[in-house]
Amino acid sequence: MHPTPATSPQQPEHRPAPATSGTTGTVPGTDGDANTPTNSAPTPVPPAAGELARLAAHEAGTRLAPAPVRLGDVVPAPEQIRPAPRADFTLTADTRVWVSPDPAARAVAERLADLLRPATGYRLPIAEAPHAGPTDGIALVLAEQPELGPEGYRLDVTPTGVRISAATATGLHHGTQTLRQLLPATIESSTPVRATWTLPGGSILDRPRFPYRGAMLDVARHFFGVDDVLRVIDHLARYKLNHLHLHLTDDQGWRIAVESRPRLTAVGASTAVGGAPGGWYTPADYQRIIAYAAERHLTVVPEIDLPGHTNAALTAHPELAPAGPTPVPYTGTEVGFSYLDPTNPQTYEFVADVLGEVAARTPGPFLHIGGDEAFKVKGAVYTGFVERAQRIVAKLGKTVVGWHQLAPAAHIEGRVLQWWGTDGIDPTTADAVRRGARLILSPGNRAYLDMKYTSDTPIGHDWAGLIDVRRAYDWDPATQVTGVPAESVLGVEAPLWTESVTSLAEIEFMLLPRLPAIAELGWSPRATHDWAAFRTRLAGQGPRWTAAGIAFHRSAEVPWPATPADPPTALVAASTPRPRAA
Ligand code: TNX
Repeated sequence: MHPTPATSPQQPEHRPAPATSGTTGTVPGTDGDANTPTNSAPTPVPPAAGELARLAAHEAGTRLAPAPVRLGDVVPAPEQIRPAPRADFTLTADTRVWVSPDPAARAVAERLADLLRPATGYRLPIAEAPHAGPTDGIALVLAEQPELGPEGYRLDVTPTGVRISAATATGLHHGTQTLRQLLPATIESSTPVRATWTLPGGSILDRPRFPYRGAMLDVARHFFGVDDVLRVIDHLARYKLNHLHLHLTDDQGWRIAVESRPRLTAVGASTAVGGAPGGWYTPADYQRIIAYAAERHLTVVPEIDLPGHTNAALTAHPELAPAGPTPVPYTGTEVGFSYLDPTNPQTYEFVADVLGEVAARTPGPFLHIGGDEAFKVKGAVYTGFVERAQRIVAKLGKTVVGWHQLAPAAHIEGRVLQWWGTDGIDPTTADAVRRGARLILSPGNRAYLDMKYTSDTPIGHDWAGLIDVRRAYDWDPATQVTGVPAESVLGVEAPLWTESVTSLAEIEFMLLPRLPAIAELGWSPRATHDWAAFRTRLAGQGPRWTAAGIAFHRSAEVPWPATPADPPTALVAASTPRPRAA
């Protein structure tokens, strides 16, 4: 990647006070209890004596009797859980990992061992499973199981071992994410911890409700380097998401190298919101992101936003701009002012060049062409542009995805619309679905991770309202848009726009704990939907994030346990450890 120097020092008007702890991994207001005023005051006010006493008692209690993990303490909720109380299994220094003789399954085993070794300090050697099937230790077994589908798995904990079986390596991978959550929270520690590594006995049978479960990261408003993106992928994989949508281009910056159009990055990548440093991904960077995602069974969905949100592209290619003043770099946060001239034939050569290269470097089936907020390209001119772009994508052998503004354009085979509305009565989108489109649900007032949690959240927007955890959780993707049947819903996605998000710690603060809520809507059967049960299960994730050094929003809606590894944020020195690679 190529970070480039800041070119403009001005701050956008709505930008909150800058984070005071950019290099320490903490976020202002991570103690964001709705009852606690959060601000960027440099010296936190210590909690009152009564509060300290309560926390100390809680901590002592937790230390004496850490709550054992139960088989049902998994996010997203599994489809079926059958506890067997006397069948717990405990990992020991001698535990082995057995795996079916298949390279993809073996890679899942390696990754699992990598996850479990740091905290346990165990060797966890990996060995090929004997034909009859192993009887002890951890076993990852590939076996035909049509009922589990392409992503499901079965997990059995017996006194002699834990066995995950699935028809695919992807199913095994999801099973390992469950296994991880069945161990004590300190399994997330990057250094050895003294603990009894017991898994609760019983069986889980699990598979996803929707095939598409994603999150989006906007790397255009603020640029995030490859390592930050990899960390985000880790968080997605933890909650069984399977798509990472990268919003790669916008008015403030162009973030992906296109070899046939070198000016896009040479000229268009140097800026970001508020004059923050720009940057872009080289082909090798993009390849690293894709490979890391693929190892975690995630597909990357690249977005080139067209025909609007293109100011950065127009600074590089002013010949594609409509008549008027020459485009200049933009570091503000307004939307809807820029567009490629749809009447210029060169525009379509540009679109074909860019989409062609991005498609060639993307193994996944989807290519996202944006299409939102092109306010100045109206009616038939807009649909004409979209239809040409859709045909270019189809010729490249990819499936087109676009924001739901694409709806009025003609249908093309496989077309997917990403719905970000806030009012489920949307006849134009419902009509596009009748004509064959499938929907990804990202309702702005439920799934937008750039919305503030509460009015005092120090970063984020509120145009779609405040979204704390319950609001993010309490809706149903299958019934969100009137006239759209459940069969047309491909899945859900949680987008994180980054106008006000400037660091990995801030990304994590906005993602957690809402990302698991959206992940659960995408994965878990509707029958498991229950806020009271969810908030309790979610609470168990807090100590895991803390053990892994991950910043998160301590929503007042969730009964977070206090643990020795999880002291009240106000009392922590600004030195939260950075998470380790998963
Ligand atoms: C709307 S949602 C946008 C983005 C902004 C976002 C801020 C969509 C397709 N467009 O350009 O970043 O709101 O919440």
